Amino acid sequence: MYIYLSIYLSIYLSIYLFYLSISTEKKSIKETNISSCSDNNNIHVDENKYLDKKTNDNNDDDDVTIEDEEGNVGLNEIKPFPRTNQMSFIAGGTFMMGTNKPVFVADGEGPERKVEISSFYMDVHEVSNAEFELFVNSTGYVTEAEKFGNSFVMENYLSKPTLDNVTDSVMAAPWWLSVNGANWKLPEGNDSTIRDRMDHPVLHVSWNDAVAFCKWSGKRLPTEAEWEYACKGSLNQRLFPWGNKENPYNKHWMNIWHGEFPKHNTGDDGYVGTNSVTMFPEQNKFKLKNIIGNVWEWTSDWWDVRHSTDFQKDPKGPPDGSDRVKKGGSFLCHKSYCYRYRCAARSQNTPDSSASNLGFRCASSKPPPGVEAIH
Ligand SMILES: *[C@@H]1O[C@H](CO)[C@@H](O)[C@H](O)[C@H]1NC(C)=O
Ligand SMILES: *[C@@H]1O[C@H](CO)[C@@H](O)[C@H](O)[C@H]1NC(C)=O
Ligand SMILES: *[C@@H]1O[C@H](CO)[C@@H](O)[C@H](O)[C@H]1NC(C)=O
Ligand SMILES: *[C@@H]1O[C@H](CO)[C@@H](O)[C@H](O)[C@H]1NC(C)=O
Ligand SMILES: [Ca+2]
Ligand SMILES: [Ca+2]
Repeated sequence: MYIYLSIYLSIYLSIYLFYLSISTEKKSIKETNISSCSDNNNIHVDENKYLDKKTNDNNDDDDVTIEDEEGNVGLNEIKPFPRTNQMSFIAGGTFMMGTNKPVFVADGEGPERKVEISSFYMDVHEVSNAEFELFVNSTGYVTEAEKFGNSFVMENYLSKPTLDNVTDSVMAAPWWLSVNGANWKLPEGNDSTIRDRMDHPVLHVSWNDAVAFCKWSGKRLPTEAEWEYACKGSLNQRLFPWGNKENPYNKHWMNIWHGEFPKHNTGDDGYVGTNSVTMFPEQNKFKLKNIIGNVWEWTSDWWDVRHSTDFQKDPKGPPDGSDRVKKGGSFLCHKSYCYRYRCAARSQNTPDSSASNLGFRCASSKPPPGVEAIH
């Protein structure tokens, strides 16, 4: 009897594990404490301001080829295009990377280590749908979520027909659903659109997609160290880019989840979903917007949770790995569950993963043609 039972159980278990390995093979979303969404109820979109910027930054006097950091010519020979993002000059210096007061020890938030960063440039804003569309229109680029035919969205943001079509979810975070047809153009599945939020961050871009976009625009992804240096400004041991208080001057400085996670999002900061990349105040002296909150941002580093405390200059992360580092938390992060909207916090996904709360911004060692840097 016991023998039968244990044989039965082990067969059952192997079938189950086989099923699991199949269902996670195509795409794995390893970071389970994230939250996602999309917002159709945004009242704060300042589209005109954004479009003005696009016109002002337009610069097409002559044809040039754009080179990336290594001097490689980008995808084909591209013409200068209307830049909708600006870059901020990040004056180099030395800072303490990581924290000695980690909230998530398992994430490798600590220990603090001394790191020197050379001066570089960082996008002021997260990359928007409008910019990503320029890239797609001029290159015909197809994102990984489009190739896979699905991407991850948090259930609260899906319509009934889309929900009825869902077959897969993330086991450890069952509110994360694999949605057929979800991609950057259809962020909540085939009955959604980005047309009402072209100035919001592009979603459902994998690490590989982000690298392709940055390369095309004559930039690159920031390293984790650069990203964290830019986030911290000169405030080393603080939680947020501006200090330790979440709402100084009784103002909201970022878009996160307010209310009870994952049941109810009150939208106290004005947004239940994403916000325009231009909204919310500049978060620190580098004039960066939404560096924490709104969407998670890919960095170029491989993921590891062990760090050397030796002094390092311009570290580029581990030589290899299976996941890439993302930083900054998102509009789906709540203190009770994903208190990762802090400069030292970090998380990871496989380079082909995509989700409705994950985007990016680019960096470069010198500003590419057509970009006027803010000092
Ligand atoms: C991209 O191409 C489509 C189809 O031609 C067009 O409707 C859209 O305005 C273009 N987007 C940008 C940002 O130029
Ligand atoms: C349901 O999923 C299939 C692919 O499996 C897709 O073709 C179809 O558009 C989806 N329907 C909805 C309503 O999302
Ligand atoms: C979404 O997919 C379903 C098929 O599953 C189809 O009936 C419906 O027309 C599609 N909606 C759009 C807007 O394409
Ligand atoms: C998710 O958050 C919970 C509660 O904060 C924590 O106990 C758990 O370790 C986290 N899981 C991961 C994968 O970070
Ligand atoms: Ca919010
Ligand atoms: Ca962000």
